Amino acid sequence: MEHSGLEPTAHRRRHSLRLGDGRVIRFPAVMGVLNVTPDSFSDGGRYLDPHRAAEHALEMEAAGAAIVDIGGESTRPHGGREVPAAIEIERVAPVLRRLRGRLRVPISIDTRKAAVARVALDAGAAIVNDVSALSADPAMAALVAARKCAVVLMHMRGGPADHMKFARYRDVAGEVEACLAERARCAIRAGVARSRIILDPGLGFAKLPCHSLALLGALPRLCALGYPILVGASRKGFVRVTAGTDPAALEAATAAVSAIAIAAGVAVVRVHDVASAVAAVKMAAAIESSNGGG
Ligand code: PMM
Repeated sequence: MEHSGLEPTAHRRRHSLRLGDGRVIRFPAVMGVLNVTPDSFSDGGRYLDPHRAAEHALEMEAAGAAIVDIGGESTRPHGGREVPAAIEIERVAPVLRRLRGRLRVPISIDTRKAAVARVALDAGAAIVNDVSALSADPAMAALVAARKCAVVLMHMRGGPADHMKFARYRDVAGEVEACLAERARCAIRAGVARSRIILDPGLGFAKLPCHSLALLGALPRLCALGYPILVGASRKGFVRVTAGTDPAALEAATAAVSAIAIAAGVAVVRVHDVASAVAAVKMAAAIESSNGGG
């Protein structure tokens, strides 16, 4: 069957995701990014101080983030450096400690390593955001299954340092869709509950700007896989080459992508600037629930 990519919400988005601890994430939702790294693309070095990082997490919650995503390893498209688990833990653990009992919204830990995920889950994280879709660390799938946490399975090829070498596709939407479906099946076989899986096309990861744009056009098709879809477009290279690098233009363009993604059926947008994304998501959701004015 042909998918135009322009059709309106092709299927109904699931309303929510229930976490193991009983908390519920209502969709559509905004995930705020907190990179505790010296070298992330847009916010590297800003939140290395744990106190400052924790304050920023609380600010994002106040601005309407439904999830705060904390990461200690940069996965920037060009020259992201792989860091040992001990360094990632050293970066994220003090922030998690400071947020315990203060941040009400769920925390996701952005890591490919089971050792880091284990420490974060022990410290109260409820979601594992794995940009390798459980393929980088053989211990990750069993950990996610045993802890009954939610998991984000993102599409990428290669690792943080070399993924751009693999940005070649004949049918990017079809290949990403097939890979995500396979990674979800693999997670389920490992014991992860289907209801706790979120899929992500991995914009900018092993993707040229044309690939990321094509995936955004194909979102209804990805949503039709039947899992909540997460999209991370915030300040990425394809937004910069399309809308320019001026910070205001970048934020406006990111908000536009958030609105378009939600209108296409996406459940979660992952962004640095939570306030503008919350406004964009509210608009898209209001239009959706107006039912076309009928
Ligand atoms: N992008 C980055 C890091 N982690 N996780 C998911 N699930 N999806 C993404 O698109 C994603 C991610 C890189 O962006 P950043 O360095 O600005 O955080």
